[in-house]
Amino acid sequence: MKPLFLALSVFAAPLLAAAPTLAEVHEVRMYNRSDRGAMIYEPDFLRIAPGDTLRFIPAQPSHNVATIDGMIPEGATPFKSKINEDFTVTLSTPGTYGLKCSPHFAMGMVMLVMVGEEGAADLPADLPKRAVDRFKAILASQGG
Ligand SMILES: [Cu+2]
Repeated sequence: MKPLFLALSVFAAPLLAAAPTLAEVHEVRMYNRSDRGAMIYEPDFLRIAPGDTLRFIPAQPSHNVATIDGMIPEGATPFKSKINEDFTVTLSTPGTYGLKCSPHFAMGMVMLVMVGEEGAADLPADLPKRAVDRFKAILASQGG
């Protein structure tokens, strides 16, 4: 029995060390239309902890998710899912992430994710007007 006990101890230690920071999975659904309008991420705003995961679910077809150039924190890795892909990504770098649906960016299909405590969001000058409008609505609804 003794060798087995030792082996369990070796593998249990890292699990215990990680326990206080249980990472969450936040689900986002992608819609052609919802009661909030056309081309929608639901929700379109999330504040999450560093190390949490986003899961993008294609509730309706023809959507993806990608980082917007100039709207991810310094040091963060850009990402882009395939159309209709059930896609997960873990965000570890704190800061504000602007995300878009590649085919519907011009129609304002965007969302904002704040990782950690930071609250600022800078909107790049070259965003489509409808993306700017939706970001402003998101920020207004968050009191920013
Ligand atoms: Cu879309």
